Amino acid sequence: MHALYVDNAAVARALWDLAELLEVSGEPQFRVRAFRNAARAIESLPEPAAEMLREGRLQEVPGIGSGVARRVGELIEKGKLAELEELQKKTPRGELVRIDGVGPKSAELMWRKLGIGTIEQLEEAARAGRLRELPRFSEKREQKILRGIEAFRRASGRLKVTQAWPHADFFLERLRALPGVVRAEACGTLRRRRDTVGDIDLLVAARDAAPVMEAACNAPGVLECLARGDTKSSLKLREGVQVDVRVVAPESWGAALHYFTGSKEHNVAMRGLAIQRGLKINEYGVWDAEGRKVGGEEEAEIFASVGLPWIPPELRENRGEIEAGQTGRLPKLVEVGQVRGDLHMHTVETDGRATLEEMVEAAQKAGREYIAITDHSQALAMARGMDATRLRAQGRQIRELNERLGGKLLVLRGIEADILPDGSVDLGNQVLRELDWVVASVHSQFGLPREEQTRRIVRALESGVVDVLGHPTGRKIGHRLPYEIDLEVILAAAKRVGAAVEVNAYPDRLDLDDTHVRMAREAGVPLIISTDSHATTHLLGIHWGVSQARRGWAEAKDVANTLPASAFLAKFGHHHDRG
Ligand code: DGT
Ligand code: CA
Ligand code: ZN
Repeated sequence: MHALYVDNAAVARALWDLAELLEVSGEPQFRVRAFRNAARAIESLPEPAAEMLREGRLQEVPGIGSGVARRVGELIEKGKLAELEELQKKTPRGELVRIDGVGPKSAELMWRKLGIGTIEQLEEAARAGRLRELPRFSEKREQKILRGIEAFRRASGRLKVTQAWPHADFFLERLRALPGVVRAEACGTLRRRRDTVGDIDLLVAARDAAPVMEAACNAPGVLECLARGDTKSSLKLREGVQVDVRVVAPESWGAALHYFTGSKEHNVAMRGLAIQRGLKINEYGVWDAEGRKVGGEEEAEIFASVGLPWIPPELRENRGEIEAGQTGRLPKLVEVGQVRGDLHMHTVETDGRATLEEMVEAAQKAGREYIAITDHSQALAMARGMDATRLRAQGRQIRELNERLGGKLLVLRGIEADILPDGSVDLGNQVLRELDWVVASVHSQFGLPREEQTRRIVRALESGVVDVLGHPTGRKIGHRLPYEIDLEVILAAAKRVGAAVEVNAYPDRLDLDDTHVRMAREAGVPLIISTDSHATTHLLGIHWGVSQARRGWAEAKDVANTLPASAFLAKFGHHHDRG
């Protein structure tokens, strides 16, 4: 067959576009990431991808699997990708589907009937009450869309930390491999593990900055070099993310790492302490009154100069960490290696993508000692929620599986039961008591007034069958605002009934967030960090939740799933009649 000549840049461009469209159509991050990694790999190939494909060598390139190779083949033979064209047709107004309440079909409809093509136009139409002219659009849905737009705006210009990490990792790996580079780390909000980041700050220790600047500006995936200086460059990546790369001399590494990790508020407080002691802290080091350098190579030296122990980056928000350091009361933050259980996950029985057996195998590989299978309950029809019959059948499967596992991994029979609008828990107490573990979550009526929403959740907790409140505020980062609730009242109720609150580690949620974690901890309500996995790969994402818990000052003793299985079951067993 006659093959078209398609250069690497064009192949990469198609893969970048594919990733972008898959992302806006809600495809899971790992798939999106796979295409982005492949695009980068193709951009950095030293020879034509077409040739490598013909000679069967393309798949030997790290980051290029059979799926990518097949698409490259299609591009070379046909000069286009059917899948990409299909997506382009289906998501003509790509940005609209980023808004909660707007799917590809409704975006299409809004375009055809009302000429709405941008988020501004969508907002205008919703405010003017014009959306309700469309079939199946109500005033309520207009309100929902307006809230979705607000959520989008609040996060806009910011990236989810989970989306930023792969980009940072990619650069760090490349920079660390350069000759002369001593160390390289991500700083800023990325190192502090905030849930969203404004940009990617990278710091490199090297004597000679020129090769680092050169490598950074020419890295695959760089759309534009916004500024290129002797020791600092700013790059814009294809996805619109900005990366700042700074180079410092190795003897200033610690001072620069501290400075660029921030937060700004923490830095200001630290410099204030230094001044009290007649010292000066800047990004090059710590200096005494005579202008002599008294430290700067290691970050710990910066803290030591003002009489503080090293403070973990997650705490550096000037929210009391400096006082805690001074009085020896810094928390011993929970670590990912201490998490033994994962208590929220789905299977093909409802909206997960892996079977029970596959999830169990992956959980063992992820190092968990116990897990709960928590598929949806019947009220969530969209996700094929289970009725009591299906739930009991799944329970029997889990029993058999536990026998086969012989204690290597303990699998709890659980559910993610819907909290119905009136505050009752889907399927009812009797059925739920038969289980080992009940997550209860809100998946509907997000727009209830604050008092009503709070009452609804408190009522659910007071049913006495709930072990943990799932994703307690319901937010989806950049997509859906938290629903209106009085978390203090909810935490008090959880405390009364002996229920826990979840730190949902799913990258779009991270719910509870850092400040809420701190509230829960102060209220004495146990935390459960779970992945809410819908695929085996999600089980590896527990650390995203751990990071938020750490930002909320949580220690292992605050996180119930750091307990061994027996102690864990003893703590929550009172909700269930097992037998
Ligand atoms: P972001 O990028 O919005 O997610 O937030 P950050 O915290 O990463 O802030 P960014 O990227 O503007 O700056 C990185 C760090 O550099 C910041 O956390 C602290 C330090 N920094 C930046 N500007 C200033 C400043 O004007 N004063 C002080 N003390 N530190 C600064
Ligand atoms: Ca930053
Ligand atoms: Zn849920």
